[in-house]
Amino acid sequence: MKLNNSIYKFLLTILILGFPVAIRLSGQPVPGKDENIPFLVTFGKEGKTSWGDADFYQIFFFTVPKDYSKPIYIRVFDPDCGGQHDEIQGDFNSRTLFSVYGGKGVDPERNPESQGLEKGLNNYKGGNMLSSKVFGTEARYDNKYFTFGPFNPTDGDYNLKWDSYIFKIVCEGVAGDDGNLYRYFLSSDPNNNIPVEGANAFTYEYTFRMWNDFRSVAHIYPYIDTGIVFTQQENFDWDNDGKILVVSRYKQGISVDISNEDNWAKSKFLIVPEEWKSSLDFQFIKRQGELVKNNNVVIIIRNSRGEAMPFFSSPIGGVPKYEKRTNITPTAPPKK
Ligand SMILES: [Ca+2]
Ligand SMILES: [Ca+2]
Ligand SMILES: [Ca+2]
Ligand SMILES: [Ca+2]
Repeated sequence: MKLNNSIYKFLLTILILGFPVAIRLSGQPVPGKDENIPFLVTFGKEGKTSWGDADFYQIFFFTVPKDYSKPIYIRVFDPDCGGQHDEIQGDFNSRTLFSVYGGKGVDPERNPESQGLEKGLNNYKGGNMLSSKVFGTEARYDNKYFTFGPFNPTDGDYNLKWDSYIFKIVCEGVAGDDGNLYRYFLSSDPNNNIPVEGANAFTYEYTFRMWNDFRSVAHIYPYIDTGIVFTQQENFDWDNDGKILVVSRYKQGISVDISNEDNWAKSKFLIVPEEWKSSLDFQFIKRQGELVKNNNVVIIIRNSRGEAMPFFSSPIGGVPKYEKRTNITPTAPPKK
């Protein structure tokens, strides 16, 4: 059997570095495939926060490995607000601006304002705007993709820690009051969703839609850096819809404080060194009984240094699985 070059490299990488890297290679859809989130959502700024969007904009970052040299494209699924998927209030009248940024000022580690968490300021637009477009109610983009790019990977902002160039896409509800539901895909092809090898995506404030059923559990995967001793989660407008659990290699599932209607709930929980350099699994589990429909929710997680933590679309180190303590301490005898 003849393997083509990229499959060969892929298998070699798995052999050398293990399975987590294989998971990273599929990190281009936003929301990510392990997150089980149907859509991102951004309302027009004349909307009400009680519909589940706290600030009427959403920021995502894409990382492209330094050694990737071909053009990249950011594809937006259903960028319009109207027709299928979107959340109507009265008539559809929202206008949504998507803009792509590269260059210095984008990297949210060197320029924390780029994270977009300082409310009321426009300082999240750091970097050079590479491309932008406003969408209204447009049948030609309904249930279809619009493609930004091509972009040269080196147009991004280089980050040493991830050895990657970072791009930023800002989605803003510039007018109207309806909710725009959409998804992203970082692609190597303008017309198809073809993954960029080794790429990933992340955000610091995630505003998303839950599935309209009882059984689907949504997940987000914040990455825990070395030295973190506790984290604070903040969730908004969860509509008292069931529970939010945190699972990790060390946590079997702890319940965090949940918000109800148009309010934030915050709570802290401890992090142990066994959880460093891995991801947490936040599980959003809907309440049974009467279905909470069209639930949009926001989540932010800060670490003990007060910094917002990135949620990666493809979890770093893979989806964390709870390990019994006996598995963590090698001196303990295995339980049978
Ligand atoms: Ca639509
Ligand atoms: Ca409207
Ligand atoms: Ca839409
Ligand atoms: Ca909600």
